[in-house]
Amino acid sequence: MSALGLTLSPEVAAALAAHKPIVALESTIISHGLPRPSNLQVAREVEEIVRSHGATPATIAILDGKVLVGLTDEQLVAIANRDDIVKASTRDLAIIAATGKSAATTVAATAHIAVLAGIHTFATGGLGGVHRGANESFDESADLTALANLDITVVCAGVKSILDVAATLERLETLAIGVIGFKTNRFPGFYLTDSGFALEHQANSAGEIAAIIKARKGLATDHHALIIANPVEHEMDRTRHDAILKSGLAGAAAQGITGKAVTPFLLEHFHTASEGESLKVNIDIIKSNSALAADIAVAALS
Ligand code: PSU
Ligand code: MN
Repeated sequence: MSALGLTLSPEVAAALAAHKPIVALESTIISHGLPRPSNLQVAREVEEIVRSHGATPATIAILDGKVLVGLTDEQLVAIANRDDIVKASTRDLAIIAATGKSAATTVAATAHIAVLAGIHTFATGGLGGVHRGANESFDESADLTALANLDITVVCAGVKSILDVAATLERLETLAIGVIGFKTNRFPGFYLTDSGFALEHQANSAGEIAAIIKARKGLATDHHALIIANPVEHEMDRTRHDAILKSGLAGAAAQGITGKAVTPFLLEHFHTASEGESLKVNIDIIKSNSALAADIAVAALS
């Protein structure tokens, strides 16, 4: 337990005290992004990947009012399987905690808690961003505004292809959130290795990224997040991807899905309609991002 209202697992507390590399992991992907039972299996495997790359995993979630940084296996099981786990963004954290409820944390909320705990490297699948039609719906993920104000390096496979990628890239620029392609100068599109947009910056090793993280401190630009866009190796079939995206967007509109239900709805549609192909790609993404985040956390300390 720390004075901040956070409950640190013994493993995370020890790593923080010893200034060892730590990687924050989000929990919404476990509760709302992946179907059971693969969600639990992936959550466990991802923690092992982080450990095998020399860092300590810190999965973040709220259980029965406790804000947890680092979960026991039993707590991981609860996040994966309990039906009362809601999806919490930053604005929900205090409400869930004070009322003794349970929630998985989005990228925004996870990054917020991670930085509060003193963790500055984070792995996720795909960031939230500007939704299609946002000029009317105003649906822009709180991930963007949260990351605009946090000192954290986030490894992701770009933003989900369900979004308006061009608008999201514009917002990232406005919010001073740096974007670096890992071994690529194309912005990845989550299920796809290339979203169709070019990137200005590329890095080819964890060491290069660590040097950039250090320079951010020196220039006091480290109060905005840095995004490392890591494309998935084997992308989804593009024709199939585009067809499923079209039917998913039409389905969401027809069923009147809005607000925080939109992203889980579209991800679930992808997993069902692609008969598991998107699920496999999604799992590859989170595994590969976790390994890279651990390498960066290790390099940033050396
Ligand atoms: N990446 C995934 N699966 C997910 C998400 C990201 O591979 O489920 C989640 C993250 O928690 C992200 C959230 O913060 O989707 C974005 O939701 P929204 O668009 O409602 O802000
Ligand atoms: Mn939204």
